[in-house]
Amino acid sequence: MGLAEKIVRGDVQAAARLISGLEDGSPEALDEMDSLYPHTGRAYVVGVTGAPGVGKSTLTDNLIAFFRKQDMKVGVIAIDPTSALTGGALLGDRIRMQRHSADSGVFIRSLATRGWVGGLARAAIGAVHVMDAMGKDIVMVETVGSGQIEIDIVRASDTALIVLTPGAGDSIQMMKAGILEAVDIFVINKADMEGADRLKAELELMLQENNKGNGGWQPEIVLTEAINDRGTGELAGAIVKHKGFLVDGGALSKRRRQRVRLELLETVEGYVRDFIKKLDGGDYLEKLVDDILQGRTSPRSASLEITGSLAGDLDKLRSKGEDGL
Ligand SMILES: Nc1nc2c(ncn2[C@@H]2O[C@H](COP(=O)(O)OP(=O)(O)OP(=O)(O)O)[C@@H](O)[C@H]2O)c(=O)[nH]1
Ligand SMILES: [Mg+2]
Repeated sequence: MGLAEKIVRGDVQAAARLISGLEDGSPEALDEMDSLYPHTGRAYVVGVTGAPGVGKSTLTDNLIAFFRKQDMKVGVIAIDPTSALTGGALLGDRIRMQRHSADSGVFIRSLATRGWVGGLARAAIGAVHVMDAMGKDIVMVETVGSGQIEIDIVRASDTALIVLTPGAGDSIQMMKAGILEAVDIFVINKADMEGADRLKAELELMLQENNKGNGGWQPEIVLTEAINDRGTGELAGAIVKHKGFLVDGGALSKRRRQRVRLELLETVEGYVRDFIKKLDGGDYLEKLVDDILQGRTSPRSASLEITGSLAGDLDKLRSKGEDGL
């Protein structure tokens, strides 16, 4: 039995193995994903982003407990783009959600970058598919807020949450580009600390000014105290309300289309990136550089030749030749 088939039957070890393969970008894992794909498309994906330490994992842990009480099966993917450097945060995530580790209705997996940030969104979306195919009803993806990966995860979610904390007024200003339009629910966590109401007022003002429509959805603002499990029901309610909005208005299928589009582009980008890596430092590239230096060709002509050979490489990949990328 292949990994994909085992995963569809709910095999946790097979799922963990496939996700590891995705992290490594292994060709076998990608083949298994082809078989898994027809079994995906049912899970509801919730993205949880925010700056380091705002309480994402504590909140996610509360939401797991909440959804479990409603008999939903829950998957969690914790991503840390900086883990290759710090090594620490993922451990913290797992400890934070440890109380669910014996529950077979919960599957928690951390994803590390292993040095290649670009492919992380691809691996994360792959991991979502794995959990989806296992039969998880809801999959939460936690990312530390930074740059492209956060934007990708927000865009790939059905419902996107961003977690802020009091005293984070300045970060609202920085958040605007890309993220803001895509966030469905703003969570003000650590509401036990001073300034939560002020942050809420600032957010409301900003949402009025930047009302880009978001498909007609008025983003919700929810106050929580994750360490005291306060506001969890309200937050879960906001997620359910947003889901209802997407389903009723037909926007859910648009979001899913967007997710497939992102995945497709990420995959193409991955091929091109691998190809460039293979070229760099190789004889073929050096020969073209010589040709340019000696006036035999131009950078434009040489790059057309290179892209032509990329097409050849992709052909090999299509027929799963030994030399495929
Ligand atoms: N005062 C207060 N502290 C909280 C609250 N929620 C979480 N914390 C604390 O904030 C710290 C970080 O919590 P995490 O849940 O690990 O935050 P995170 O956003 O997942 O952190 P990273 O994954 O490292 O980015 C922990 O010490 C929590 O106990 C809250 O509502 N109030
Ligand atoms: Mg965390």
